[in-house]
Amino acid sequence: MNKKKIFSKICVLGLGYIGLPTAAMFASRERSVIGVDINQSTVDTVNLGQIHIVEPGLEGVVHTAVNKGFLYASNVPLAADAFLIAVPTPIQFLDGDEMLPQPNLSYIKAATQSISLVLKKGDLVVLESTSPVGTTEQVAEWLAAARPDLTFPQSHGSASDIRIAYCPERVLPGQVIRELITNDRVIGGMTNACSNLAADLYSILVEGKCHLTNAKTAEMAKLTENSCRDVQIAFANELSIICDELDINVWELISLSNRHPRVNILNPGPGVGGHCIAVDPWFIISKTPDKSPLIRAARNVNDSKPKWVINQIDKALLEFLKENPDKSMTDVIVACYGLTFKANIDDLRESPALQITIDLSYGHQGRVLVVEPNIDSLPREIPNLELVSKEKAFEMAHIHVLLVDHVEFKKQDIPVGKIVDTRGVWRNVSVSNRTR
Ligand code: SAJ
Repeated sequence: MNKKKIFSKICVLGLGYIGLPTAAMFASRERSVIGVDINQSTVDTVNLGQIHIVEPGLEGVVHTAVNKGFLYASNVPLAADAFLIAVPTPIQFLDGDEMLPQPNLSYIKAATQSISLVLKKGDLVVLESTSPVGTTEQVAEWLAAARPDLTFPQSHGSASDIRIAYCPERVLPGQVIRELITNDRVIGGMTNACSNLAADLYSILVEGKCHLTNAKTAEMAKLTENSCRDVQIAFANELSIICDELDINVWELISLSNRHPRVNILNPGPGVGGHCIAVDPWFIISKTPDKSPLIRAARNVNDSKPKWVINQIDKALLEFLKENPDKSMTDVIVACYGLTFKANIDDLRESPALQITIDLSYGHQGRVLVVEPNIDSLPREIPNLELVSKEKAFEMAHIHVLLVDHVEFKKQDIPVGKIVDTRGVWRNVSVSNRTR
């Protein structure tokens, strides 16, 4: 039987939402971890035992790991037994095709080139970044080109000097520390030897099961999980638009339909935000554009939802003016409840709620109030907005736009006035004209 490799030194590239918790958790298992980031202020912050992102429980783990000497941040990789790549893979629009965003692999390429300088025989390289199918093989090609003195799995199979695998992260923001340990992992090695070595690495940390497969299947598994969620949310969003047209309460409809033993419809909202669900389906679509009409349609449904919400707000404004002929548009106060990309977090990245509020701040002639219990100040680039308490918004606004289902908004009290409720929080209010 093969002996398990110890992995006394691990190098994690990218100290963001995934890389930093991963580095800190390996360090908490008393492995010497080098966390690498190109941003000097991130490196400095981590070396002080502090963090630059919001994630419950993370600061304590980082603080202890740095103080005990197990975690050290740097802006260049150092020699290690295993290299974990957890850098961003954003999408970008190439000239001439504004309808089909393409994955940008430049951060992965730069990370790969930086580790090629310190790579040695016996090392393991694992790609964790969400990536289009074929990226792990591409990483292997980049490494082979940079290090002709070493052998790689694409040319030497299981006998290669370097082992390479793909292992996607699947943690939910807000629960990262727990899920890094408890979630099952899919590990796709370029050979069985690569998969087995990567499984040894994750067994230091992971209490869930490690499921071994090949690299392409593992890459596609991650994209499939997030695309599945996107398609399901698109179905709920489409239903909400159909129900509005037919004067049916979509929340009641979904809760009734979900009583069927084999139906489980997700929740409509103002659109899909964050850096994952709204991005990852494009990695499938851009690779197989003619074979993915459903995934593409779902993206379009979810991407167009904020515009539909803006139209709903415009309708409510016009109705209000019709019912109050003594008032003009500049008199009408609109309150938006929630700015983050989902409930009970402080993350504004790719938030449809933020997008809708910004559009409103430019388009509406009257005052726009914002209630966001999870942030202390508004992003500087947004003009004409006032951050207020829920009570003040309830008291002052004529139109109430519920954008995020934060726990603070779920209390029994419902504002008086016209309501545009994108999350069904105040859903007991009658749908056609929600005026009380
Ligand atoms: N949303 C809805 N209706 C729903 C559920 C979500 O409108 O019923 C919206 C949310 O409000 C938010 C967006 O979708 O704007 C995404 O939120 P989410 O909770 O579905 O997902 P993320 O982006 O926080 O995390 C996802 C997770 N993937 C899956 O659940 C399949 C997580 O496990 C992944 O690790 C993460 O993406 C990632 O990093 O890829």
